[in-house]
Amino acid sequence: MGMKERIGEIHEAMVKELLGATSTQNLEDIRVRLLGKKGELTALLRGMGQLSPDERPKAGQMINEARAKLTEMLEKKAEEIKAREQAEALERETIDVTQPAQLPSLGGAHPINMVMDELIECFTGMGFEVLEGPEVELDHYNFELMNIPKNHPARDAQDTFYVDDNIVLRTHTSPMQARAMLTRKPPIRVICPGRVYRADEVDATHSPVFHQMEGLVIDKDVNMADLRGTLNAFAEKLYGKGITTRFRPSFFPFTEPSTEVDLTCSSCHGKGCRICKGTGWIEVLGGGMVNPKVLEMCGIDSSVYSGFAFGIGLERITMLRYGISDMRLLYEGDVRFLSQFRK
Ligand code: 2NL
Repeated sequence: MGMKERIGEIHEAMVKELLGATSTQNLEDIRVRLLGKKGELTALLRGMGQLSPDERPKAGQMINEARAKLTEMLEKKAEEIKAREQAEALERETIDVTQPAQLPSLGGAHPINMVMDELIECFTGMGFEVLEGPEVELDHYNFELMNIPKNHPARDAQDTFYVDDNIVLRTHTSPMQARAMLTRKPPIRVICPGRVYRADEVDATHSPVFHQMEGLVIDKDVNMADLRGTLNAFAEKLYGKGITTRFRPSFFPFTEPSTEVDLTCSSCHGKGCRICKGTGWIEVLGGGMVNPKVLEMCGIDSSVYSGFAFGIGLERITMLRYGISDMRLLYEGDVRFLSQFRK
């Protein structure tokens, strides 16, 4: 076969291959293979030494012409492919700005925190200040200053989580109120919300971790009627007009006298229903006049000052508020439960 035919054959094969290129990358691979150092045309050019001197110029010219034509075709093909790829990208990446946005799913406040925030709002509105503190406490603050001496049953390891002999998980938020009395001068008006711990088994109404909010007022001439007025205001604010309190005698080591406090059942407004077991009242908190022993241990002169204190368990009022029948639902973190409380 003559040189001319060889070149023509190679050229034709290369044109075929070139026209079959499918992408910019594919075309580049083809270019390297056909026109690069290892390509057939390059080999032909290198092999020209074997031709007779009078054949060489003609052959060189033909090879170079073939190369030039191929290069030109390649460029055209490259542009064609690029245009097609751009059109495809535009098609693929087009965003329909008229589509409704996909909103991220938002979380919401936990029902316990919703109730806690309501209580905080109510009491700060009456001039109380919010105090928060550690959940791991010294025995001294949690028990001793609250008139719960050594050997008191509440201190039993059956009831309280001990970290060591002197350190416990707080069983109430009173330790922060003790600190308020130890570090401030009356008048003192504080509320202390937060997690507290008791060594209880988990069931529908008990949990080893639960939430409490305690309140404390210390001033001259503070009496039980002030406690009643404060709690009546709280009852109406949170549950509406007509909701009031009923005080029943009780006992706590840190208050004297002490009281259990019931609120008018907000489901039946006192008429008696399933929720209040026909009594018209719901027990929601405890309180009393701060025991003078507690005042003295916390550096308050009990001959000049008196005070009232109260403690509200948040789980119970949250469950009543939202009709939750099992306390465990509050801690399991199941979104099917929690998402029902989003505002
Ligand atoms: C309840 C009862 C109560 C207190 C908490 C208190 C705090 C200080 C001094 C005196 Cl610093 N008392 N707190 C008083 C009476 C009752 O809680 O049943 N809570 C769920």
